[in-house]
Amino acid sequence: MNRILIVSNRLPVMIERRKGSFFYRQSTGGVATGLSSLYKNRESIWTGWPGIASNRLSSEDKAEITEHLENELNCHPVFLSQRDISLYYEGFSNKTVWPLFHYFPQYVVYDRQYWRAYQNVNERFAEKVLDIMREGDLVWIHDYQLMLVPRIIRQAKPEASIGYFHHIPFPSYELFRTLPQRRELLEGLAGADLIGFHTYDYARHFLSSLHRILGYENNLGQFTEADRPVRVDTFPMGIDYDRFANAFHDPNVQKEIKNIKKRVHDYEVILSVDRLDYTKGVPQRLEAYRELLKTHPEFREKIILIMVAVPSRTRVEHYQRLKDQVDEMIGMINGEYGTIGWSPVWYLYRSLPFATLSALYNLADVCLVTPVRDGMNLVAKEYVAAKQDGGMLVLSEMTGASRELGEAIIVNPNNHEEVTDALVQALKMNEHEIIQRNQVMKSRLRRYTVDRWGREFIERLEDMKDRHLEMLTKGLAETSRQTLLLNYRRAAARLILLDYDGTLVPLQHTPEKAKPGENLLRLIRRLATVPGNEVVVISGRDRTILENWFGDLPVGLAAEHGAWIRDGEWMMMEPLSGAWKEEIYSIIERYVDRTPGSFIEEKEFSLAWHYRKTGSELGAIRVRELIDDLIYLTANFNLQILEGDKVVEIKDSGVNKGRVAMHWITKRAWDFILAAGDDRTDEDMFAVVDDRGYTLKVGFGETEARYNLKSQKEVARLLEDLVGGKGGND
Ligand code: GDG
Repeated sequence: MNRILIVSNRLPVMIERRKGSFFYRQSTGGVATGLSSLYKNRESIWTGWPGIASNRLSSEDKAEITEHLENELNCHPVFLSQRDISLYYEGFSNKTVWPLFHYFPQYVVYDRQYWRAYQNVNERFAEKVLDIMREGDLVWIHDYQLMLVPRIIRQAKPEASIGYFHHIPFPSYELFRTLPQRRELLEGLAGADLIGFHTYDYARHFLSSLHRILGYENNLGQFTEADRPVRVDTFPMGIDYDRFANAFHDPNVQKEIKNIKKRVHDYEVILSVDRLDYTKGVPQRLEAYRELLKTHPEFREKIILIMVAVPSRTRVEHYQRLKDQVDEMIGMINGEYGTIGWSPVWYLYRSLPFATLSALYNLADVCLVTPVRDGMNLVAKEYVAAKQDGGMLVLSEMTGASRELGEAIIVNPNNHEEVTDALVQALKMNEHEIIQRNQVMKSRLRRYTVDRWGREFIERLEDMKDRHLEMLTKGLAETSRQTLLLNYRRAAARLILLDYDGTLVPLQHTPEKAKPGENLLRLIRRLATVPGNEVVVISGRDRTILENWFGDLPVGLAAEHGAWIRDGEWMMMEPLSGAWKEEIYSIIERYVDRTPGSFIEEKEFSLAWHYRKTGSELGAIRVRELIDDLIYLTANFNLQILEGDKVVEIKDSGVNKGRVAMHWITKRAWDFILAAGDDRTDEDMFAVVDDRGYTLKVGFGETEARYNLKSQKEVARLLEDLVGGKGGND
């Protein structure tokens, strides 16, 4: 089984120094606990920061820590100095990315020093991984602190298997675009083979930014980066269900329950647990609770809110201010509504042991989870799993978890009244209904545990590895390539059919830009002048352009998918009429007006609507509308609608590249045929050539062709090998 190299900002253990000795304590965060079962069941190694500033460590200390971590715990430390922590972690990670990705643009700090430190630390993480990496390892990188690591590893090890999981939201393009380093971050992530998000919305936002900023198109979540397929998918993180569900039976938890019960008397308990972070909506929650006490006096001295706030990022200014604000609000509520013997809010500003947390989950009648933005939120899931009898969850729709926990009372955290009403509803809901709702959620959480989440991610990553290998084998492997060259050399009569755009040159925004360079023309000329060779350029372009570009070369030409051919002289394959064009033109013209970036290309016997420069979403909508509009008309005229890559072409239905290919194939008995193309219009050609020769598709989509070539460069390289020398487009 392949080893898994987990990479995250923090290791699952934290180091503390007490009286000169080091102590290793389990980290409690969601990611650390989540991955621990995967970590135990497969051979895996963890790389991360051990939670202590390295300037407080001598080189002997570091050696001692490293030895212990590596030998006892399979962990490899990346040491960070106080400066790294304040610039990379508190700086770029938590003052730039965190607020922006959680829709707090007003909190974002842009600082070049932060960015430089982020780059530097990401490089050091990647170097550490590269040091330990062996062939066959799967690398799994976690979260927003390490977005550049996938690409750095990829550059050093192009064949590596790299997964990345993003634990926080990915914001919409409108927000993400404001980041000065937006491009670098996307490029960093695109170094992975698999990029995972908690929800479909985050994945969608990521793909939209990828398209608008880097120009990458995706097909059902898959895009191609430098000839390599990359998959974007959703994996909603689960919890260790049994751990929380069984905690109730643990004697320590029972003891805690008894202890706390003594103090809460008969009050109904509303529980709130989070890191004290401005994304968690704590002030809004307190506001809603205050409103409840104000507008529903019947609840006074009947309920309490136990608020657990775990200290977090306390050196960052916004967190300090939040702490002050929360302290003040709690003081105010307790002052305003408290009585002798009853405080409406019990405030615990610290991290609690697991037994206490579980006891609270079990005791709480309502769990109030109302972040204003949260990637997933595990507390909500833990509460549902832990609660033995009725207890209602009130959950913010801004959490990833709300996608899976629809039976909870779902609220908009910014709407105080709605939250207040939800609290009333939860406190009054009958036990039977609560249990029913919880059963549904429980069974869902029991099925999709964190263990399953981890396994599914790794399986999908392995799958990507297989897919990549499959592509490489469908690619022209060295042995097949040698056989192709041998067959070419042995043959006396050779036919070479070449599509142009996307096959000999990359696709361009406008058709005029794709002019062939000197090297390419030289290469085609050389190929065409080898005795016994016949080269044909088969294109959807019109004959004027083809004549302009290739007129002087001794090659056959086919324009407009074969409406016109030059086999000696230009001629029509069959008589055609362009009488239909006027009517169809006016229809397409309406689409041009309504679709910025699109335009019509008019040829003698066909019309093409190009929308490469239009945003993909609008393009996708318009293209369906256009086709719907045209479908009836084209049937009357005996026309065919061809969907190419970001182009729709309307032409006579009898004309296609297969027919042209047939014209040349039947000219004489060839003993070597090669056909290369890249899009759907070339499939007709591939079908006709079939096993009479070699068919090659540029790119990795579904195809009739026997082999896939990664890029136009690979086509050029192959043609160079045929003629035995240099060439290619410049
Ligand atoms: C990030 C994303 C995403 C909390 N207080 C105590 C305690 N906890 C444990 C909880 C839970 C974890 O910490 C908190 O996880 P969350 O998911 O609620 O929030 P973040 O820390 O912000 O996590 C988040 C997560 O990554 C995973 O992808 O869900 O959206 O922001 O497990 O139980 N544990 C103990 N004492 C406490 O006082 N022992």
